[in-house]
Amino acid sequence: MRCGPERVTPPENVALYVCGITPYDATHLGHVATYLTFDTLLRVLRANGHRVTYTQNVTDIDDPLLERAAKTGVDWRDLATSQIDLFRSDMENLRIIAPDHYVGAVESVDLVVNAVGRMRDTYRVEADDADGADIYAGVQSDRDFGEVSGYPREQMHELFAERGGDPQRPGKRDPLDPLVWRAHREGEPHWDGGPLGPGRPGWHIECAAIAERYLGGAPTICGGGSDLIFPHHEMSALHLRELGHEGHSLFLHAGMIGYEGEKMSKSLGNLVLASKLVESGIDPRVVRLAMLDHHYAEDHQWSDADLERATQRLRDYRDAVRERRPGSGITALVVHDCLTDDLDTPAALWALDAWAHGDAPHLDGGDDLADLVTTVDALLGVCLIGGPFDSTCGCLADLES
Ligand code: 5CA
Ligand code: ZN
Repeated sequence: MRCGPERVTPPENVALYVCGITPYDATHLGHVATYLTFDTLLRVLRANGHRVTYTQNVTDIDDPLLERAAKTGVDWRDLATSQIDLFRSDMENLRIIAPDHYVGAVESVDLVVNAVGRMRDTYRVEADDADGADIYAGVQSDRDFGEVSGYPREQMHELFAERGGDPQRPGKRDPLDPLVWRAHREGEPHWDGGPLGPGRPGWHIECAAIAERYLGGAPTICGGGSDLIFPHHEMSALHLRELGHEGHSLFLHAGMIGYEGEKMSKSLGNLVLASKLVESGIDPRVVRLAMLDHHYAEDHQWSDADLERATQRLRDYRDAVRERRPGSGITALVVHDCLTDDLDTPAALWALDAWAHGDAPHLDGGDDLADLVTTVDALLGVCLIGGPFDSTCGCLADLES
């Protein structure tokens, strides 16, 4: 298996960490694209003999969740619980394999308190409106800071301000220093932070502390959408080094899905929800095929044409199975090889198109239709002989008759 633009080959044992949702408005097609990317990665790694331990967090306490809860008059815990439930049922409908460890920030507060206490370079900034001081981590003492994004300082400043950072906060040593513990403010949820004082976790330390506890340090592969490159992944990598984990992760980022000309996002409100598509009768396999038609690292705009094309594809593939189209043996190999090369899903689908249209080469004695059906089921998560919600192709026996 080769991953990323540099085609890195992962080791036999892979600790995979994927940044999970902030549960206030789940699950739009941008989320689907990101989690489908790492679902495909997991499937392909396992098919190539890697042993993968997969951890995903859920940011069930953070500013955007609290803001949405306040705006809608819903308790923040109820909002988080309902959106997590919706996300999990969406993932199940889409046959996205669940992580081995699915861990919330709230249940990890003790891990965060412990981690902040062990970090080499932290300092306090007094806040007039708080019950104690906020705690920041220093970026300047870390010589590898910047290696995840490779962004110039100016771009870092811009993105930091846009994505939850506070470059203007007086009293910070460096404008880019990230908050690791926010002191308690009136009306905000808080936990007893022991030596840190009452408060709640910062965002980036959450993922570092969860990765440390559930994966034993820096993940082998760390993933999310490309909007997490900076500051989130830059800062969580910094925190892990601060905690003594010198290993470097391979960062893989999924491209951004846009809709009607803008990034699909909860804050812009231009969302296409996975649950709405499925409720309207669209087969989840069609949603998968529509996403898989684009390479994971590329940004793309979602459109109804994607759905139409994918609907036709699913129909063609199922007809081809029914008609026992020749060339399935070699097509199974090609699909496997395309995916092994940095998850080239568009190329895998072209190979399937060629087979479905009767254009696949075929080897003498190499035509095993069950092999292709199993490969598509296992690696692309699309069952070509069952119903839309079948969790595995349980009806391979049908092909034997
Ligand atoms: N809880 C944090 C990560 S620790 C968070 O970013 N949550 S989120 O709900 O905003 O996003 C969840 C995941 O979906 C992230 O990996 C994010 O990069 C990805 N994502 C969000 N919007 C899009 C989009 N439009 N296209 C592709 N991926 C997206
Ligand atoms: Zn994260």
